[in-house]
Amino acid sequence: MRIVHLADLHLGFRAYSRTNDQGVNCREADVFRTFRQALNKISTLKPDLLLIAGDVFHVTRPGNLAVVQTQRLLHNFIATTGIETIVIAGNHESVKTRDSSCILELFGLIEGVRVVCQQAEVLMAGDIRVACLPHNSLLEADHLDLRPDREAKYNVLMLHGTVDGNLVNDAGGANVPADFLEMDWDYVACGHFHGFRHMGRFIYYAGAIERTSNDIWKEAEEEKGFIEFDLEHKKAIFHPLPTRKTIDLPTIDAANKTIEVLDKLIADNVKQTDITDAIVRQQVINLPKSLQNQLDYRQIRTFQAMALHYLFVPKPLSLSIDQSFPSAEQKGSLYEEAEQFFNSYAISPDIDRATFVKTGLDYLQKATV
Ligand SMILES: [Mn+2]
Repeated sequence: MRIVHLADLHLGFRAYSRTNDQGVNCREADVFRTFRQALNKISTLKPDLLLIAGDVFHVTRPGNLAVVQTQRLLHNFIATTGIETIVIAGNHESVKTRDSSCILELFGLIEGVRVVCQQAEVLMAGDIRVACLPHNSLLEADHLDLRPDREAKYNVLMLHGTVDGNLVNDAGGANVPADFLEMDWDYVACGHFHGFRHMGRFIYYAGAIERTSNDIWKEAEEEKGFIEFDLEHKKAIFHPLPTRKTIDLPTIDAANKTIEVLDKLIADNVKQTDITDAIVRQQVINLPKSLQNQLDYRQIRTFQAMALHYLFVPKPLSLSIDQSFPSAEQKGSLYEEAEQFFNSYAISPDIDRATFVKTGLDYLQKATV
């Protein structure tokens, strides 16, 4: 008996301004391409059960394109493979009010797909008993009694939350009580943390299928993919998926350097790596304000045209310990950094970017005056 464990698809995720030939945001298209590749691979693996451990969508109300495409892909996947599928809701698609439904309920209408959005539920899939803990159920975890049932051949726990407080890349996840994990499960399929991790015994995070976290640079080197687990032989195989190339270029230290040297270092970093169509960051630290304005921005724009996204991050001279209160100039740089962050932060398509950035900066101003 084999299961496949997918998590954190974040379908509908959008970032940067670039669109493809069909007018779709390139990153949204990337995430869907990877999802399709995952489903194709799973079709060839033919597991007995597919588990999707939450955050199918990036937001609670994804755009129509994302919803329709996901419905079509899941429907076709089940129709051609017949692989039973269980999905739980993650924090990204969970709704807080009782009068609005979770978008995932739509997929529960596909024959062969079962969805658990609110309360903890136990589902049987042949010989496999799956205890499901969607995000909302973990908010009231004290009342849950979910022990494995020894009558069942295999006991699997699927949850969306934080298993280890040191592994967090997304705010808003629920903590998973340690005693749930200590029970005698044959497999624990976790969602929420975006990297592939073995958390001891048979507890795993599959990780996201693409780089959709707030800080993608931490994940630049990590492979993305999903897990195939053999319940009989207790063996896990990680299947990597192709993703958009993400490159965090070596940080340049501007201290005691001339503008000519800096422009050349910035160019050299690009020469040494192929940044074509990649997501790229170049940080320059200890950069005095006076030099920042003199940098060759035409060159930087060339790189911005070459890459899918070339993020140039100039950072002013770093603070020494006795300077922990920001001066007026440093406060200026905090605004710039915040503005850059708000501009690149993934937001729901129905939110106006300019209003979002302005609101954020207004809050910052209120907090810092
Ligand atoms: Mn997630």
